[in-house]
Amino acid sequence: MKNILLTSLISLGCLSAHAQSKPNKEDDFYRLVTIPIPENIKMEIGGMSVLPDGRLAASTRRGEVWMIGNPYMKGDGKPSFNRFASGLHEPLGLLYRGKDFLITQRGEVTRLVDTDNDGVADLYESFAKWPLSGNYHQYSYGPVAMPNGEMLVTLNLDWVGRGASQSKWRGWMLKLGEDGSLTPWATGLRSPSGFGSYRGDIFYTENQGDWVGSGRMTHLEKGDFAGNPAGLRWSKEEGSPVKLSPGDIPNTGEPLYDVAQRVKGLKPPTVWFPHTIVGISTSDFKEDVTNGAFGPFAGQMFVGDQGHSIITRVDLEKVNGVWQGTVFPFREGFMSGIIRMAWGLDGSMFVGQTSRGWSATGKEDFGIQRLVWTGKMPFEMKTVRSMPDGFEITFTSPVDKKTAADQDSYKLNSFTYKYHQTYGSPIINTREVPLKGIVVSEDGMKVRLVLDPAVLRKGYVHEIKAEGIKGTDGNPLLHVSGYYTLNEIASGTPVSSSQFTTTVKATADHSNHTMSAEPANSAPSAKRVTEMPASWTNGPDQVITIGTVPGLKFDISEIQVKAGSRVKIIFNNNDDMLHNLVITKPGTANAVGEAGLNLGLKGSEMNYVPKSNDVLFHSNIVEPEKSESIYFVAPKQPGTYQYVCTFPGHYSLMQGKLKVSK
Ligand SMILES: [Cu+2]
Repeated sequence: MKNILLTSLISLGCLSAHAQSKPNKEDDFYRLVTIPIPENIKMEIGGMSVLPDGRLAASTRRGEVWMIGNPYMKGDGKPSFNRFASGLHEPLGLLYRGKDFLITQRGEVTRLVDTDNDGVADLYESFAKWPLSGNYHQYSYGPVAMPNGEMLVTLNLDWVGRGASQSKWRGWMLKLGEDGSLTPWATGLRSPSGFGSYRGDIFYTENQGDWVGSGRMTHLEKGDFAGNPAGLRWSKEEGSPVKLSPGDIPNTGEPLYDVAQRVKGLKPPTVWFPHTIVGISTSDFKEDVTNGAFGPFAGQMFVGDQGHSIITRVDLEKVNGVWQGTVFPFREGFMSGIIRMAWGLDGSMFVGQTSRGWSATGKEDFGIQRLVWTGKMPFEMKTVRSMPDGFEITFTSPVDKKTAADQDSYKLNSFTYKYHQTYGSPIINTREVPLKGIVVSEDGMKVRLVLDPAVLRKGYVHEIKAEGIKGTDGNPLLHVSGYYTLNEIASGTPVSSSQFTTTVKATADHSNHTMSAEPANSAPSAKRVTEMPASWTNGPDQVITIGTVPGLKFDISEIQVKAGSRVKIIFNNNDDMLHNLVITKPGTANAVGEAGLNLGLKGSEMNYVPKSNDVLFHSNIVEPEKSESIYFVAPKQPGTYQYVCTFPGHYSLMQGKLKVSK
């Protein structure tokens, strides 16, 4: 809470210093236009394709395909809606090919043709098939076309309390031939809803889960193994290019990059999306091929996030033949969970959304929005490049050189995640990354951050915060942070100290210093008692079991206890996500949830429980299919207390009432 106060004081100071310039908002640069959808259509987007005649084709999780006319809302401003196909099984991908559409249902790719040109598909033809187990989590995605015309599909793992591959090729990416043939390409996939081309190479995005410490994007070459071993069950099958077996994968909790140094075929991620800091569930991505129609980021990548209803921006570079780069925040505030993105003919972006069963910060059940660049230049870190002795940042417009040369304008940290069977990972091995020098370019467009090369760590995310930098108009960066995943360190000429604009004054020896962590919440405390107190000789007065259900809910919305009574709560996490249970004073659940969200890098080690007098009792984060019991004496003061999950993104939905009566 102190930090929040401090930040707002600082920004107040900024305002008075530059009274005439209003702080910039994302909306000033990228505007959201919502497409009005008729009330009788459940437009839960699964797939989207932009047609050359201007229409937008959309498949829905309800099994329909809609043709949306005038999606740009020109003329009378009204889009039109025509149902093209129906009766399909959750088609999560749609590819327009001129004469036909290919869509992916749970168990097959289906070809849809409108043979008599009446605007409705009359031919539904099975194009490629695979077996199903019947598990609800067997989502199937695609096809996605590569620039060379090749097509890809991916098959989600089953969920049985952990990821499993209960039928053939689950957890794989497959190439789909023109003749409907399926050729396995790579495995280790868990929930691969976003995939396709970046500069002709194949990438896919992954969600946090078992064996996946945090969201990530991985470059998939033939025979690669991306990390979740369930799909390796099929690596001995005919046609498999993957050589690894499940037994080859150690479950040690070392960083994935380190394990990949000795397990040949295991592919470290191109970039990590630090969980809860930039999103919680990556989905679709698109390379910016608009040549500037969408703003200053041509050639970069935009990545959707289901749970946080945001789009992030990813800037990649290839160093020593390996892709890596930076994730930046880009645009928040979408209406539902983002699953699909497609470029409009005018260089705007259609964003297809749905949240049923998956939950999202955006409150609507579904929606389609168009993201349009206003033509105004946002002040952003445009690119970050690896250097032999640090990083070089290029900006979208010139910096104020005085603030850019100030060592206090920057803060760098590095950290990584555990590679293990457990669901998700805390942030581990966090270190401050000390600066040695700063070089600001003559034109103010570049800043080189010079470090002692020994502090760069391969396989780690390097957080670059440039909170103090101002543009020439006195405004700060629209987004002050970038997260660079360093797989390779670029060669080249280091900067000599004589060229420094600023030589950073050495403070204490930071170089090997692990960030001084707040006392971790993982140990039992007065607010988290996990063993029954010895003084409770007759046991608890009341035992209450609370579970979780999909869609960010506790399975009971109200519990009753007597004031001052001894209570045991058994918290069972039956869902497939991480949750906690935090009991708060009356009317404070939202504030506590928001404080949990704002813990930033410290959040995971604190179990997202903020230090606050409003927090009375709490559990730690509980993994899927795990349980934790807490013991406490109910408040003496009767009233309506609350319980809430403070895992980021959950608190606004995941709440209940704890009624304390006399
Ligand atoms: Cu939760």
